[in-house]
Amino acid sequence: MTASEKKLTRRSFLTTTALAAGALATASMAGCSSVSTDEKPEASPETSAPASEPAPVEEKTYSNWCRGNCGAMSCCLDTVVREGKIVSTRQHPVKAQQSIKLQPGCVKAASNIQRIYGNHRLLYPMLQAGERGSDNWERISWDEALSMIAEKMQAAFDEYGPESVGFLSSYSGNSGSLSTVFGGFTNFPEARAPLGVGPERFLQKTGASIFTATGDAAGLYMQMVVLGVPGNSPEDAVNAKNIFLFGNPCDSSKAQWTSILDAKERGAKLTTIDPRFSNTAAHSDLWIPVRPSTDGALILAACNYIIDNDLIDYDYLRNKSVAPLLVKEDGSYLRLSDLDLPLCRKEDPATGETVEVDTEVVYDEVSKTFGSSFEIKDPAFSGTFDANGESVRTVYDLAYESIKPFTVEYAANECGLPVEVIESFAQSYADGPSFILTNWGFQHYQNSWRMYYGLAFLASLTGNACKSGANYGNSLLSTVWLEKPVANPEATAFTVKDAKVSKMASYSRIPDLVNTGSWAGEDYTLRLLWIAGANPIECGIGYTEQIEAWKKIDFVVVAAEYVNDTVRQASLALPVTMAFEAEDLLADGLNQKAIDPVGESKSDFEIFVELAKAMGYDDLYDKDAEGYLRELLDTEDNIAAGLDYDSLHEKGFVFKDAFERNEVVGAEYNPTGRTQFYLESLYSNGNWDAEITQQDRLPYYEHAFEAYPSNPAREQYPLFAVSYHDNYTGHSMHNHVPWLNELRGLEGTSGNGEPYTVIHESAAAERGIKTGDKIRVFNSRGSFVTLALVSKGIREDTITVPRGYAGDEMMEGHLQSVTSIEARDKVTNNDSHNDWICQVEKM
Ligand SMILES: Nc1nc2c(c(=O)[nH]1)N[C@H]1C(S)=C(S)[C@@H](COP(=O)(O)OP(=O)(O)OC[C@H]3O[C@@H](n4cnc5c(=O)[nH]c(N)nc54)[C@H](O)[C@@H]3O)O[C@H]1N2
Ligand SMILES: Nc1nc2c(c(=O)[nH]1)N[C@H]1C(S)=C(S)[C@@H](COP(=O)(O)OP(=O)(O)OC[C@H]3O[C@@H](n4cnc5c(=O)[nH]c(N)nc54)[C@H](O)[C@@H]3O)O[C@H]1N2
Ligand SMILES: [Mo]
Repeated sequence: MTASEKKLTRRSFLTTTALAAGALATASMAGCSSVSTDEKPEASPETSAPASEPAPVEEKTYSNWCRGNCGAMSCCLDTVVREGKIVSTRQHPVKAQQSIKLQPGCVKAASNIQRIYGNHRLLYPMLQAGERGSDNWERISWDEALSMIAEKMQAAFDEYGPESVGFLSSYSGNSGSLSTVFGGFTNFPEARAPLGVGPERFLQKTGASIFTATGDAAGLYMQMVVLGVPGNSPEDAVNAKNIFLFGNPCDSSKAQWTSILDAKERGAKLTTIDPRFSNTAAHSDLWIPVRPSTDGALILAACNYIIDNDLIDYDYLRNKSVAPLLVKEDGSYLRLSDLDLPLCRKEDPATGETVEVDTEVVYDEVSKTFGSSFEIKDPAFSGTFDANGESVRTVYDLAYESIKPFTVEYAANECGLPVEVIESFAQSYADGPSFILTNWGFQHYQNSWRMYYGLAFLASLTGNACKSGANYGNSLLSTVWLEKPVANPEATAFTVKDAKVSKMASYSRIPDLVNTGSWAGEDYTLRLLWIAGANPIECGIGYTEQIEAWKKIDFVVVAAEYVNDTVRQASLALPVTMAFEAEDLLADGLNQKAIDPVGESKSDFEIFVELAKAMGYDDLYDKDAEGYLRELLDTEDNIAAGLDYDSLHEKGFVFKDAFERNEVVGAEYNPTGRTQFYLESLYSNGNWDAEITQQDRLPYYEHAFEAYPSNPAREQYPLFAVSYHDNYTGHSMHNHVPWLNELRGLEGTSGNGEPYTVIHESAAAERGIKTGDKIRVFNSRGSFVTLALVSKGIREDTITVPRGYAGDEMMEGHLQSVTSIEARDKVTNNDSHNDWICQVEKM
């Protein structure tokens, strides 16, 4: 932070932003567009408004997505433009994504002007003149940049094949149908979701590799892809009796939080399970300070308690869960054809037609016969049966056997909680409808993917699934307040003739690829890495391992909006437009172009189009951006609904006058038609060498990589550490925003807005630490320095560290430097950001 960035006070934040401006006469802000830049932070309506009547200035409001990466979707913003400059970006009243009901008041939304015009904005293509990481830049032209990349790319293709060029993206390049670079989760490259038109056509043409995001992969992959649980909408929480929050929606998901508060008003009991006393915990009836990484043990202990105390919903268990399905010795389901039974005639949900299906088999205890799981009512959920000479067992028996060791006593020890707390957690959960909202913090550990089976088993035992008020994972969000155009299903924008199929892997496997020189047993060289919409050095695990590995890659291109720790490791940085500067279609509406690109920035779409030209692929793109948007939007239905290109280009987002509160109850969309806590086949997400065992198909608890209580390394590094997503940042997207840094830093000490680490008062006393002291957090891999905040609101064995500061915003060191790339797991490749232990010392 520079001195001028720190000059602001909390009050100055309010007076300089739209938050306060709304309450002031609009005219008083006229002409003071400098208020939006951080070079002149003192500017405020009081100081900069002219004394005499201001001349009226023309003002136009545009629709934009905030794209602060605060969740699956973005908030709708009203962007106010005067004389070609943005003067305010505020959440669209009432219908902002993060708050259906709350009045707009997101400080991140209001601070966009300091991101757009801030002094970290990347304005021109920049070539790293010295070594990568040396921060020694030389400005070059787009022509020079593109021909340099084209030459390097062609050489890589010629010498090492198309897979030697790789495109890496996380969730932030979520800029729409033209530009999205994110590749989704799949181990089946043929079945991946299309990227935006720009990158998609380029990848199909070249067959270059795709490296996908790994943050939240455990939850996203296990809940959504593998188990097939969409989750209820958050509004359905009002129908719950007991709500269990494993995350911190109060800060991280205001849409969910609004519903949780509604539910509380209606009498639901809130329990927050979190090692730290979060803002969510502060609003709850009960705070369960679980030891980091051990929730899996808590969940399975609750299953054991529910079974031992017969709190089971037998109807659900038998008829709506996979409990009674029969499993053969090889782990696969017994099917009708195994027993030469007639196939089951049932409706195909997709077509409505009756089809014959070789379904799973269950056992009917009354008639003593086997039959289809879709036909037999109240089948046996426990037992071993002889199926034509083969011994088969129920899923329930396999699962119960698997979880048996994880008793309440085991969990008390592992989770650092009293037995009574675990028992009462199980009792109140069984007393449904119970709504579990996990969010994502508790799955940032190795092996956390296993918890999703545990949650499904818990829900199946008690019937807390597929009904109103019952949820067991993340809940579904949707922009119910927008009239949505339907993209033309016949559009050919996303398909190139003779498309090549890209190899895919999680990006955290890049160090393995370059260090071993092989990919799935074949020789492999990564020559050129292109990063867009991701900040893996600042957000990924294994800071040091990634930087070291990248040194072995010939050329690294980073397309980003502003300079960050990943850009610093680039050979060449390309400036990318923010949402305000380029038109694009998101699933829910058209993001308008409010201003011309800042500096020489271009959208990802444009960059790919121009790169294609430099590569000599002259006819790869047959339309410009508008042409593709028209192809997607100008269908008869969209024209009739006023949601065609011309209409949306003019109107931006089309808000509904009235909208239903969405109380969708998640259906399980897997072929068994039942809540699954067993998987016949499980594939790894982005891991080519994962060995899947029978244990991996069942609920089970396995401790984390490093952050587990019995780890002998705790003698040296006794403390666990959790980082969290606060109100003032969306990952690294809000780094170097002076207003936000000031709001989130430690106040009332010499700190003046510096990052701080929260430490329990007993752990602090042992180390002679007081609030405001400078402390070093370290382990064998790395360290960082912040101020200390001594508190009771954290477990004694845990600290909580600030998330979302760039290296140069920390007092010293880097948060990600203490993480390890080894903390990934074999099934989901989840980045396990919280899976590390440390020691703390006063400086
Ligand atoms: N220690 C710790 N680490 C964590 C977490 C934690 O809790 N603790 N949380 C993790 C989680 S949950 C996640 S999801 C990840 C997020 O990790 P990332 O998705 O990598 O993080 P972001 O900061 O959102 O990425 C921002 C980058 O995208 C660029 N960008 C934004 N929009 C565009 C665009 O349209 N085009 C292009 N080309 N670039 C664009 C920005 O310039 C910036 O470089 O971080 C993880 N890291
Ligand atoms: N303002 C804001 N909103 C965001 C984001 C943001 O960066 N800023 N990021 C978005 C993204 S990509 C994500 S993934 C979500 C994250 O949303 P959340 O999951 O709600 O957020 P986190 O802060 O990662 O984690 C939630 C809580 O989990 C706790 N926790 C850590 N370890 C454990 C554990 O082992 N067990 C339990 N029970 N709790 C644990 C942390 O202390 C934290 O309070 O937020 C989204 N929304
Ligand atoms: Mo995330």
